[in-house]
Amino acid sequence: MWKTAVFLFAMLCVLTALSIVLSSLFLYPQGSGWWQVARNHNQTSCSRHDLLGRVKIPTLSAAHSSISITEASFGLLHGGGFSPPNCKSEYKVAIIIPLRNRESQLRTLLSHMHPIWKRQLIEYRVYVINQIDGELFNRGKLLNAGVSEASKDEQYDCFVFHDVDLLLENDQCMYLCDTEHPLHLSMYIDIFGYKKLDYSVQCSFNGKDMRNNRIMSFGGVSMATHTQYVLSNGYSNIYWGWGAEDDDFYIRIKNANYSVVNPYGRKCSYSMIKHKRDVGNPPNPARFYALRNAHKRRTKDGYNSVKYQVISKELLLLYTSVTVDIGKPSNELLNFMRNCETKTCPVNIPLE
Ligand code: UDH
Ligand code: MN
Repeated sequence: MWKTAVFLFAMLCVLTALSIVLSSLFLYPQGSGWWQVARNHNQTSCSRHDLLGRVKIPTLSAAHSSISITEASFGLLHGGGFSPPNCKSEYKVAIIIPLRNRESQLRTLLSHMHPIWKRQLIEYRVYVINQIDGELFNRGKLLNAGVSEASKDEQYDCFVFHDVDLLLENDQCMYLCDTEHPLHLSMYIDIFGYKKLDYSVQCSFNGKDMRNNRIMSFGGVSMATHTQYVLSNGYSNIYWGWGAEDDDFYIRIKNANYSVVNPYGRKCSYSMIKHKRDVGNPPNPARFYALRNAHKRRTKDGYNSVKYQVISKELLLLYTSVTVDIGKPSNELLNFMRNCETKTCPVNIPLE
């Protein structure tokens, strides 16, 4: 009699364990349930055997096909996030894309890049920060707002600042930060003949000596850890219109005692989706003058002072979409910009 009781009890235990395992597999197919936690307990770091090297750049119609979109969205969490199922990524990465009226390019970018990011086995989520219509575009301020909004969701330790029109040509170029220095991935772009871009400008790299310093192009796709971003104080908020917000960030990084590096060299190259300059984003005539006192503005104008209003936040299939009102330049700043156009640029730029 007692043998039957023990047998029944043992069977009950086995069935319960089996049903828990099976139900968790069905309830959490992407591995976010307790089963995943148990599996991840002893996670190894990610070894990336599936990278291909050079990848094909899609045509517009191929990138927009339903097959491409389905492949891009496969395995993603709602809101455009991914966590590698069998290993632990070195960083939690937020990929931030500043945007206005370039939705078609966004679809091309994400259908090309999601499969690459997934193969790179990084833990990431894509945030698209949309500027509402009506005022001059301000890339730097949008990126500050993006870091701030992403940080409300998760403690990201690595931020990627990504133009919407740059398609990576080699998937071995990893979207992972470096704790030593911020990284610039898009040094080599097809439309610039894959040549490095730099120029000399009057500015200070050490908070003291003003001189002609060589600034390497730092736009396109760049990366910083949370610490590097906070210590540099992110982007300046005063660059309305096209140009130099990335150069200002470069100067800030230098003043925070970092350099900018590209560990991949020429292997890391990009194709830019063809586009014209946008209405609403004319070249900023004050940009070179503003760089002269970038080092003085660093501590008061930047990530620590960015003001904006969130209009909406939506979790979509391929990304989290945040629409923001970042305001407009003050009349004082607009006057400053106009004066610079006529070559009588005042020395001290207003901070709004
Ligand atoms: N952006 C938008 N909407 C705009 C302006 C800019 O989404 O109205 C974003 C977008 O992510 C873009 C990034 O800001 O990739 C940078 O802007 P950009 O692509 O205009 O900058 P780029 O340095 O411009 O590529 C080069 C000048 C283009 C003139 C080409 C003439 N042949
Ligand atoms: Mn561009």
